[in-house]
Amino acid sequence: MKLYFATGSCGLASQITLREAGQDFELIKVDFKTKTTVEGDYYQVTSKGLVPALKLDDGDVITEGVVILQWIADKNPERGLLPAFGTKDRYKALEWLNFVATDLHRGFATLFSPFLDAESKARFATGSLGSRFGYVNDHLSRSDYLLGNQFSAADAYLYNVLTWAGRVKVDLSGYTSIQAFMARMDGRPSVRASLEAEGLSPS
Ligand SMILES: N[C@@H](CCC(=O)N[C@@H](CS)C(=O)NCC(=O)O)C(=O)O
Repeated sequence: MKLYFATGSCGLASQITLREAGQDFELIKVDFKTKTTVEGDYYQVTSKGLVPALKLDDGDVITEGVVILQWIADKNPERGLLPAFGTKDRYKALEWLNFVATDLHRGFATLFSPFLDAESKARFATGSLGSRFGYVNDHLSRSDYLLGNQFSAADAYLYNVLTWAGRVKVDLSGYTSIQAFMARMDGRPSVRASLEAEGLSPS
């Protein structure tokens, strides 16, 4: 199995979750500028040209971070990385995965955009993202992780996107429960190993 990633991108959550699952995998780095890897043209792996992509041993390729996370969790049910398919708890988990993808991930993507000026980004960060951080912070004040006191794949994704805050000058220091969550995640061996593999430091 191969995980295609780019340093510090949204593939980090997939890598953390693969490690939490105890799954063997090979990391293949994608150069965003040239859309190539050591294997050659990345568009041959996925015509989207985006990371993450997970190439299974049978050659099939899965894309979309939240789908990859669910695939890993469902293939390794004994690890409890997501509630079982079809249960009400699973929908709670999907709610979080979707929130992180469409509210936070896309929100941060706006702040990375080369098409917007700094002033618009600053207004967006406080006006739109601020309330979302408040919502997450409030939720994490009641439990260690998004789904309660046990780690799930949704936490890997939340951690992944929140590591971008410093890069786009978003100050999360006032959100104490988010800070505690990030520190908790930084302490997990899966997170430490994933950061090291990408050449990154803890948040
Ligand atoms: N909907 C996709 C979005 C993936 C995505 O936006 N990946 C970014 C990195 S976080 C990427 O590959 N960017 C490279 C580019 O735009 O050229 C997912 O959630 O997996």
